[in-house]
Amino acid sequence: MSKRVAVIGAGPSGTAALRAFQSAKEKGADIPEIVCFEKQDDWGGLWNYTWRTGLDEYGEPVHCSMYRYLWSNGPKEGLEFADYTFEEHFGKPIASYPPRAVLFDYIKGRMDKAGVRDWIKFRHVVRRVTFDDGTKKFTVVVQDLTNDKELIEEFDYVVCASGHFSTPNVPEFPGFDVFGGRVLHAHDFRDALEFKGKDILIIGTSYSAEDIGSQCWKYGCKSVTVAHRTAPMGFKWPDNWQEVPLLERVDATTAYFKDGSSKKIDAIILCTGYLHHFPFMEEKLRLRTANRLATADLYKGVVWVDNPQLFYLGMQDQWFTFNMFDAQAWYVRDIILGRISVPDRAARAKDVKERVAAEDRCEDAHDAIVYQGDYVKELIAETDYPSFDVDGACEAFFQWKDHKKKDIMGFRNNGYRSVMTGTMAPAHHTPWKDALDDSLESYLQTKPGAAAE
Ligand code: FAD
Ligand code: NA7
Repeated sequence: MSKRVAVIGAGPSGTAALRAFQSAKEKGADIPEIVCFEKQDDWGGLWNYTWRTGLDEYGEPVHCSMYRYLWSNGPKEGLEFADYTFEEHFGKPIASYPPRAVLFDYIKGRMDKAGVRDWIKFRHVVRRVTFDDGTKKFTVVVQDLTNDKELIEEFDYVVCASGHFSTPNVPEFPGFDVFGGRVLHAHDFRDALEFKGKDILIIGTSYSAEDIGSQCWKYGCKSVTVAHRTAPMGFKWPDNWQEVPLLERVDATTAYFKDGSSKKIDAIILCTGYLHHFPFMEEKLRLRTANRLATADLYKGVVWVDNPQLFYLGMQDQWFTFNMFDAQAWYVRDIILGRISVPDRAARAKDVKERVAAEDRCEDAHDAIVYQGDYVKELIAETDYPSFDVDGACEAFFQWKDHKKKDIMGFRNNGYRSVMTGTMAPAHHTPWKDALDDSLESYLQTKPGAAAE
């Protein structure tokens, strides 16, 4: 095959695309030339931690939004690769909420096994993607950061897998310019110890708010105050944690909330989410969507409605992650290999409309999990991605939600059954709130044979 495919980003989504093509090649398929451009110096995307914030050593925006001591916020049994299990990678069953370094190791293990590292140009940032309607080819302009050289290459297909939890959404509140403490976004949060002994204010009520607040609590902050725009999270929080209505203003030392209450605070952490940001895409190719399960303008959640030679992976809000990216990558691969056909524009647009309407009918998190599980099932039914018990994975998510409701600082002490191997996760040796060492070496010292809660 003389076709060329550009993959933008070597995070879990981009590497899923590489693995999908490598798997077809292994089975004898003629595959196109794949060139993956990754701006960081390693694969793994957000899981590739750096202490840096702001701009990196080349003046590029730092991609990483992860922080020290981050443990998986959902059970690993929901994200396990169907073609590479945790047991295969670690040689034994491990507990259900691995810290970042453990998941990073797992992602890297699958890719090392696939042997496709030389398909990736590291430290290459994609600057511009355009499409010529006459030649039906993309021109991709890339900066080789190490050698400070510009590359201009032509491709038949582009797979954009650059992630959407990296460019912060940063609202401003009156008084930020006179506040005496630090104001930062979750994207720049790195170490909870910075806030030890401090009174912190968090704005937002989703994963970042819950987890960064919990980290700061675990590592000894004095108090956590969380301000909500829509509704409080409503968990049974520790005594030094309160939920309040949205911030109205701050002065040098104090935050004032919409219900008239106030609190002296030392720092403000904006956990206000991220923007889908693709400045390198020319206007007619640029995805603009809210962070939701049914993204705008993507047929089957992956094919750009206006141009079926362009694909976006992993752009949904996420219950399912790694195995959903795989389902998408295998599906996109099969379109490129000509195994799956794409309908005309009207049918593609209709598909998007129906997906949006179906998501809008979801009434709660339970429905949303089922909705995304059904999407994963729909895609894997059409390819040779190893079939797995998606309903079983949904069940792990339901249990996880219950465990959080029961004990928000203890939910990570629970274990779940792998839908890939059938093995029940062992208990971790230390309750999450007492486990201050998040290293891979510490985590893997799982008590043999111990059952989780
Ligand atoms: P990313 O991981 O963001 O990877 C995108 C890649 O594209 C990066 O390597 C980046 O450097 C590269 N890139 C971007 N722009 C360019 C460019 N112009 N040129 C070249 N390369 C480029 N998921 C879970 O399953 N469990 C969790 O516990 C969990 N915790 C999370 C915690 C935080 C703080 C955040 C922000 C996310 C978390 N996630 C979690 C969700 C996370 O989005 C996925 O796990 C996963 O990392 C998404 O993979 P991705 O490849 O789509 O994007
Ligand atoms: P999310 O899940 O997109 O949530 C964003 C939160 O920020 C949400 O609670 C929003 O409140 C809140 N928000 C956004 N803008 C504002 C303003 N202007 N004022 C107040 N509150 C605001 O982002 P997260 O960072 O929590 O999670 C992203 C990923 O990181 C996730 O997948 C995890 O895996 C880790 P709303 O409910 O809309 O009122």
